[in-house]
Parts: sequence; structure tokens; C-alpha cells
Amino acid sequence: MSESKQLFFALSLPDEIQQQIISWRAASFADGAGRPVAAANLHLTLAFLGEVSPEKQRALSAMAGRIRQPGFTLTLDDAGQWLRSRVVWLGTRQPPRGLLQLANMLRAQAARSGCYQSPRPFHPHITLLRDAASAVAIPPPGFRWSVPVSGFSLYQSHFARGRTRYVQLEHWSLTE
Ligand code: 3AM
Repeated sequence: MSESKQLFFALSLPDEIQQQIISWRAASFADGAGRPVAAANLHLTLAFLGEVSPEKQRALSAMAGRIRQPGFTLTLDDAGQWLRSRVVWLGTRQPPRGLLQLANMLRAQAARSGCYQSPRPFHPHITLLRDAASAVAIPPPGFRWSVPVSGFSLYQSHFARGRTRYVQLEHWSLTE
């Protein structure tokens, strides 16, 4: 019998911006402020799906493949910390309509497929540090990163030998 996988829909970042973010993080936060997310794992979650069976994965993929909307530009110009979930994040002061539309669609499709969705509103963010237990000083982002978004992906979260690794399973382009 095939096994369920832990899945989520997310946006990835161009390599160049990934590297710039890593440099900014290294310069901005003291060692010990939190556990840095590996460069390759930086992402913006659109919809968390939890444990998904192969059948449900096929249904979710088919629905994702029917989404028609144009790409958009995401401006990363904000940073902050959530003490409750102990994360330090990078985000945007003004989420583009396209981002909200895409996340809302994927979240609605997930809910319809029986994946639990938090009733809390979508807060687009890229987690930079985990386990940030105490308040850390958040410097303003050194510059604005403009991220062209032309597609989104389905990822599997793997936890092995003490490490989390995200594996891209599928990718869809945003076109009208
Ligand atoms: O995008 P971030 O890094 O904030 O925290 C997990 C990560 O979020 C989140 O899904 C993303 C990819 O793993 N996540 C993990 N378990 C979750 C849950 N039970 C969850 N989000 C909501 N509910």
C-alpha cells in the first residue's frame, strides 16, 4: 500500500534572491537568535495540506492544474517575529492581489478535499529562523527584493536524520 506524504503548496525563490536573503540574515541576526532555515528550504507557503494519500494528492494536483491566473510580482519589504510560533519571517507590506487569489484558491480546494485549513487569515511569509524563543531585534530589510512569480509548486516535507528537506513534486506555470 502506498504511504501518505506530508505536502504543501508553496512559492520558491530565484537562487539569486535566496542568496541575498541568506547574506542579509547572516548580517542581521546574532548566532543563537534562532535556527536558520536552510537556503534551499526558503519558501512561501500558500496552503499546508498535512498528510495526504496518493488519491487525494492526485485530486489536489488536478485542481491545481486548472488554476488560471497571470503571474505577479511579490515585493519582500517587511520582516518580523511571531513569538507564539517562534519564527522570524520575511514578508510583504502589501500582498499582491494575485498572491492572495492563488493562496485562497489553493486553500479552498484543500478544504474541499478534506485537508484541515486554519480559519486564520493567510499571512504570506518566508520563515527565516525557527525556534526563536525570545524577542529578537528585527532590522528593517536592507533593501526591497522584487520577486517575479510565474508559477507555484507542490512540495513534500521529508524529515530524516534530524533534518527537514523539501522536495518539489510538481510545478505549474501561472498563465491566463
Ligand atoms: O511556511 P512555514 O515555514 O511557516 O511550519 C510549516 C511550514 O510553514 C507549516 O507548513 C510549512 C511547510 O512545512 N506547517 C507544518 N505543520 C503545520 C500544520 N499542522 C503547518 N502549517 C499548518 N498546520
